[in-house]
Amino acid sequence: MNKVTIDETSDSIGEFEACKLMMQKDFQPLGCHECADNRLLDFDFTMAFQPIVNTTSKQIFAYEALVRGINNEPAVQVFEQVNDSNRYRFDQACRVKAVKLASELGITCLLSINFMPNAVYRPELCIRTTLAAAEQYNFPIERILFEITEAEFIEDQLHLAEVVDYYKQRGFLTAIDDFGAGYSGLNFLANVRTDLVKLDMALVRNINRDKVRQAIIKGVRQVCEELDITLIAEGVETAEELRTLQSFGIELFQGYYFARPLFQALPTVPLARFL
Ligand SMILES: [Ca+2]
Repeated sequence: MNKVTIDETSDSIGEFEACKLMMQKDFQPLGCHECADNRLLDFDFTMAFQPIVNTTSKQIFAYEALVRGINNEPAVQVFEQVNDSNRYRFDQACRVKAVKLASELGITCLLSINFMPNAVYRPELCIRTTLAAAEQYNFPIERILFEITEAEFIEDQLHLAEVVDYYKQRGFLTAIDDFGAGYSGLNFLANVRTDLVKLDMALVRNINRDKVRQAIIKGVRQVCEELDITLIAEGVETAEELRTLQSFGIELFQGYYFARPLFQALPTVPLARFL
């Protein structure tokens, strides 16, 4: 492993390069235990879980782990404490927390973990923490799904494509999150080939009454089918939205219609929601 040193006096280094170098430094001392007990983070957090359901098999397909404060504060209050110098440690700590809680809660379906792309510089090192957590908490890695969030611009999509390929090779599943919103669009899909794509809720909202969005989602559905990518519709809130999406051949859904996130627990889905 190359040692990295940063010349503190140099102002010629760009912020992004400095961040990458900082991350690379951070990789060296980090182990699973350090993430698990948050010694390297100056704040604590936990997770809520929300199901992704398969309405065809009438089963829960996955639980997505969502960041919360330790007193169930919303994710945004936790993210306010994340900055360039602790982003990598936070990302790693998120993975460990999610796997630990999933194991404790007895999740038997997939566990979906949000992935912060800019936190991944060297995938083989980044993944080590997740592998160690999976082993420590006895959670099979083939049941871990990484959702690539688009909360920030991803500077290097081709590098990210390599990271995604590496994760897939190691047996993890991958998904593009919030597809159709922000920076997560067709160009992203062309570069970063994941196992699944999650349709953004803005495309799903009132889909039953919106011919334009219907045409877009039908098109995306066809693209995904040709590429052998499974589509998930997120943010489903009504039976009418669900019926419309089902008529396009979509089988996987997430949203308040099925269940809201539950703090450090697994929500159940009322049987009537599957009918
Ligand atoms: Ca997500």
